[in-house]
Amino acid sequence: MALELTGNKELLGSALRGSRRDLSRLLSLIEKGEDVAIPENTSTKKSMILGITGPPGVGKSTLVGRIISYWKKEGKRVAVLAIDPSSPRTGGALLGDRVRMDSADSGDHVFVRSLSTRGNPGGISASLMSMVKLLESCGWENIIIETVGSGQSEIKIVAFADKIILVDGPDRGDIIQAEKAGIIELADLIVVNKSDTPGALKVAETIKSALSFSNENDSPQVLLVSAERNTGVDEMMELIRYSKSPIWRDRIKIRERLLSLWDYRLLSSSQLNQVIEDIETGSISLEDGLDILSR
Ligand SMILES: Nc1nc2c(ncn2[C@@H]2O[C@H](COP(=O)(O)OP(=O)(O)OP(=O)(O)O)[C@@H](O)[C@H]2O)c(=O)[nH]1
Ligand SMILES: [Mg+2]
Repeated sequence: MALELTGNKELLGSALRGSRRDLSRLLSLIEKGEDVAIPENTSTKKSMILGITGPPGVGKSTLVGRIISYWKKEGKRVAVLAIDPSSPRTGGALLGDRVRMDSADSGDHVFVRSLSTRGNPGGISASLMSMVKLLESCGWENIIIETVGSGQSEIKIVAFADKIILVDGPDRGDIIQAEKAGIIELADLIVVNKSDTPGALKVAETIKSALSFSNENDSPQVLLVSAERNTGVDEMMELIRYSKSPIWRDRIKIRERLLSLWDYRLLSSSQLNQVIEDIETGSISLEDGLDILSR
C-alpha cells in the first residue's frame, strides 16, 4: 500500500510536470476507482469545462473536433473526456480517430481520453470529478466532456460542466424526449447539427416552439450548425462564451451533481448487498438501510 502511494505520488509529480503518459496512467487509476490525492489547483486560473451531450450519432464528436480546432487557434490547450464514445451501432468513429483525423497536428495541445460507464457500479460521477480536477491541475485550460444522451444518468453527468451544449440532429427531434428527462433545463445552448441536410431547419423550428420557459430570457438559444462543413461553429462558440446562466439553472446543475454523488455513494458502498439482503428479510427498514449506506 505504502509503495503504491509512493508510486502514485511520483506519477502525480510527473503528470503535473507535463508527462502525458503519466497523466494517462493516473486517469486509468482513477477510472478503476483508486483514490488519487490530487492537490487543489492553487492557480487563480480555473479551467472552462464544456459539456456536449445529445442522442447517438447526431455529430457530437465531429463537433468536438471543430471546437478543439477553434480553441487551438486561440492557443488554448484542450482535453476531452468522452464517455461511452461511439459504438459501431451508431456508425460513428471513435472520438480519438476523429480528432486525429481533423487536427492531425494537434500535438501537445490536445489530450483525448475515452471512458466507459460499464463495470462501475456507482456510475462514473465521482471519478469524473477527480479526472477533471487532475486535468485542471495539469494545466488543461479547456476541458470538454462528451456524453451520449441515451440514458438519463449519462446525460446528467454533463451537470458537472460549467456550460452545456445540447446537440440534436435533423431527423430526430429526440430533444423533445430529452425535455421530459429535464435535460433542456440544463442546456445553455441547443444546437441542431447537420444543417447541410434537409430537415435540420424544421427540427430547429420544432424545438423552438416546444421550449416552454415561462420567462423568454431563460430559454436557451437554438442554433443551426454543420460540424462537417464547419458552418455556425464560430457563432456557437461566441454564444457559449458569453452565455450567462440564470441562477435557477446553476442551482439545477448543483442539484444534479448532488444526486449523482449521492447515487455513487450508495451504489459503491461495500455494504450494499448486505443492506439489500437485510431489507429483503425484513430485519431492517428501507430508512435503516439508507442510513447505513449514507454513513
Ligand atoms: N451531413 C452531416 N453529417 C455529419 C455532420 N456532423 C457529423 N456527421 C456525420 O454523422 C455521423 C456521426 O457523427 P459523430 O460525430 O460520430 O456523432 P456522435 O454524436 O459523436 O455519435 P455517438 O458518439 O455515437 O453518439 C458521422 O458519419 C459523421 O460524419 C454534419 O454536420 N453534416
Ligand atoms: Mg461521439
